[in-house]
Amino acid sequence: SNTPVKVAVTGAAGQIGYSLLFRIASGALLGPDTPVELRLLEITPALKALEGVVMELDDCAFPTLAGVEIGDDANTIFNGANVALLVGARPRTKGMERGDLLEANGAIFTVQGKALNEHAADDIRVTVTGNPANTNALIAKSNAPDIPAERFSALTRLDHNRALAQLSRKTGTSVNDLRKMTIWGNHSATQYPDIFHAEVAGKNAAELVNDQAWLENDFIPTVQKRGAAIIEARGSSSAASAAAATIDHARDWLKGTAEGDWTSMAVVSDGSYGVPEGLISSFPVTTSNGNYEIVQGLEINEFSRARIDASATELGEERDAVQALGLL
Ligand code: NAX
Repeated sequence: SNTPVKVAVTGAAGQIGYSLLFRIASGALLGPDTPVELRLLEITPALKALEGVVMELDDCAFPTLAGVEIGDDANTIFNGANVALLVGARPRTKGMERGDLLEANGAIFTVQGKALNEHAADDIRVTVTGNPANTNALIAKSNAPDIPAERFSALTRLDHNRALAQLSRKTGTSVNDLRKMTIWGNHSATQYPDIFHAEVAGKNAAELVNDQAWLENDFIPTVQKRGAAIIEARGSSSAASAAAATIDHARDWLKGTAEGDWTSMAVVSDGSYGVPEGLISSFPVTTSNGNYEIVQGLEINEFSRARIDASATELGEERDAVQALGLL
């Protein structure tokens, strides 16, 4: 149809926004035939910078970009939104305690959850990229009681893509040969990238690699700490790759995963794989038509069990902390 899809992006004047907006506007999210209206939320002091970004969007003359609205009021910007990409968050600054970080982000995601609840379109799908992403998504979801819980997700696709890149390098194959990678748990250093169900050109990845030392001492920590390695090298955190992953996540959610493959999304747990119900945790999921299903029936070995449990424990602690702050 010719009705533009309304895509809301928060933190639009930030680093990730600077990659993300241009890709959405050029059709990377919804395809070349679907017009998109961008609805961009920023804090008041960043609106001038955002106006500059909008000038650049204008100057791209993207055929798929039907309009842009900017502002600092979530109620206005989320009005009629079909897709919300919640990228803006309060970064941890020097001297900030963990509780301060959760509280600052709680203030953002309670307000945005309520605004989505009141003003978004009925088909709204929400993806949280801003950190702590899983718990921010939990706060937004809890403040939007009229939106089905399965419409909220947090981004672990960047971790998933990082894991694909590492496995492809190790096996000397193309990422196109890889299937069924899984990220479990929190988007944090406790996340567990699992290759026991992954496939390399149809063969089981763990059996093919057959290198426990690499798995434990190289692959898993490399994926877990990749964000810090990017900061160390680049002087700022991953932005273009985070934008690409946000697009991959939202696009696959809407358009579906390929037959014989799955992806990783942090979604509300239904208790699958022993992850406590209600936590927003990363799982292997298949998607179609804007819905996801957690892949069932995977055998979890002892090695994986311990790591999935550790990340779920961390998520439970984050939930308890924001609950104690009255944010849920
Ligand atoms: P930047 O600091 O460059 O941009 C964030 C933007 O959000 C700023 O322009 C800020 O003004 C805006 N903002 C703050 N509060 C807001 C509010 N209440 N409403 C609207 N906008 C608001 O950060 P950037 O590098 O773009 O990263 C954004 C977030 O993504 C951070 O929380 C970051 O930690 C997180 N990341 C998440 C990743 C993931 O895989 N889930 C990976 C990349 C990234 O680290």
